[in-house]
Amino acid sequence: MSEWWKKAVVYQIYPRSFMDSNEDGIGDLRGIEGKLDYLKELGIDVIWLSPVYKSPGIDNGYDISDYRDIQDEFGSLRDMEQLISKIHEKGMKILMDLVVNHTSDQHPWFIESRSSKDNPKRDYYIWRDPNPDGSAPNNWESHFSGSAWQFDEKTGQYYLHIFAKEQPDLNWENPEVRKEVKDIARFWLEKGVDGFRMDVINFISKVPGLPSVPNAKGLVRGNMFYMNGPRVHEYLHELNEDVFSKYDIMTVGETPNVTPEIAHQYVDKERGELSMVFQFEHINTDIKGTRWQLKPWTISEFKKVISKWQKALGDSGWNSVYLSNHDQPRSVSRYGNDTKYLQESAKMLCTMDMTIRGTPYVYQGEELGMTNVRFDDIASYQDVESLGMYNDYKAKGIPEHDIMELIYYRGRDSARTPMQWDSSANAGFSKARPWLKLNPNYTWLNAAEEVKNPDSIFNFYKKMIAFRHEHSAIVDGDFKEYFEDHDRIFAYERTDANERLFILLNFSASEFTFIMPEELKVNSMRLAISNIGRKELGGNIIKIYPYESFVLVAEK
Ligand code: ISL
Ligand code: CA
Repeated sequence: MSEWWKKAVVYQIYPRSFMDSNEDGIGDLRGIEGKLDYLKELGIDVIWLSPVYKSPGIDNGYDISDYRDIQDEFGSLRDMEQLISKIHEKGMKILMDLVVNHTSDQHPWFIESRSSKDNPKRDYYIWRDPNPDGSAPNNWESHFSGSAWQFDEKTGQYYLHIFAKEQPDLNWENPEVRKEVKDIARFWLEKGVDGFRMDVINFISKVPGLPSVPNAKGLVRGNMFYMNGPRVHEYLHELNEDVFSKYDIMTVGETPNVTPEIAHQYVDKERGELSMVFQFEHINTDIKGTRWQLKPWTISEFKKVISKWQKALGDSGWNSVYLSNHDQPRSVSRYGNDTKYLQESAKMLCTMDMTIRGTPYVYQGEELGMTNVRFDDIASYQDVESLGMYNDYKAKGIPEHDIMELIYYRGRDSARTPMQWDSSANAGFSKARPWLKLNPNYTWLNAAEEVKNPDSIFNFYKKMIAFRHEHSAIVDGDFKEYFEDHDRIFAYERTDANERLFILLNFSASEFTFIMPEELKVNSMRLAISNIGRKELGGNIIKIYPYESFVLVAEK
């Protein structure tokens, strides 16, 4: 199979917030169809859709009740087939989001499973007796707060849910469950989709006996007992053997808590599992354990993690490259500067994403420099994770102000405010009131403005994507880091048989003089990209501007 995905740039769409075509305030498939030319103009190769299957919407589609049909709000199966063929007609590809660690509690399998202890589907999920005192089988905490176990009156047992109680975990030890998953994957591949993003796929194998986390006070996450569990590679290899390997597709696994060593086990070609994974180390550089336990972010730690992964994967295995998605705060607000240096810092981050080794993912609105939002009160927030934390922390007596600050900094709704298409009412996203409030900055930060302004963040993304497509060293070249100890600059070289690229990124708002060592031979290189309109380097002693980035090229 060709490894076309190594050269591809992927764009993630969060369908609820992308474009509403029928005036109900919710984005939909026809809305997406109407914007394909926008994505084509940007230079995108692959579109990944967050889940659009039938779902009660407790976790915005990550709780699926029918894997073979489309949520009414998004359209019909017919609309989906049409979208797939329109995407292909325009020379792009499409990934679906396969959420199979858990289903919705409204999935017919779960409805049957909970109906009686001897129902044939009982063993599709993870049921356990209560402890003798009636308490939950172990001390695991759900990622969305509270116990990871829900007691079910009818049959007197608990079921496991690592996420919301409406998202019961599937029992992958059951071969019938694995067969169902393969059938679902085949169903979509036969409809022409070009691969899958696989939700928390490293959670599917639990340690037998489901032990409590030792020495813990109260509830804690049982990560060590289900992340990268004992049979996960067996299951993925089986899926690959029986299904994925029969199609020319790409697969990207969402895998929190992986090191490069673990990642190799998922993505090295000879393992026959996945094309690549989303690792979390670089985006967890501002937290201590869970999402809500913050620690100061430093450029030094961040670039150390990026370069560690750059060096570890590439010759064997493959990286995915991303700074934002629907679960993360907006990248420019987090790693750049979303006020004075919005333009410069968004373009600097883009320069990095498009020049390091791996497949880059652009999250909707990132190409415009969309920023985090601060709504005044909790009633304006929708995300099950933020609301779970809010209630939990309230009950613990944590002040309202502190909780809201956490949500502003780290909550998922900042990434989910509707796409800012233009400056008209509701940002051109919908004629009706959107399901989640807009970021008020849409009046000046929007696609219409940026598409026509040659110096916009959008047009910089377009230029960088084209640049990436034209330079083989970005895909295949080595990665070599320079000035590792510098606390503001991240600099590296990408080299293959044809060319040598030198990239410098200033991750800070400071301005300083920098001396380029002679051996870098920068004066013999051509300045190909600058995020501040620089025309030349002008020697070895350079004044570096806030959030400046540039790319130098030398042909061999
Ligand atoms: O819990 C986390 C951080 O607090 C993450 O590691 C989390 O496990 C990860 O972000 C899982 O995300 C995915 O699965 C969830 C869904 O809500 C997310 O939107 C999805 O990306 C459950 O399906
Ligand atoms: Ca709609």
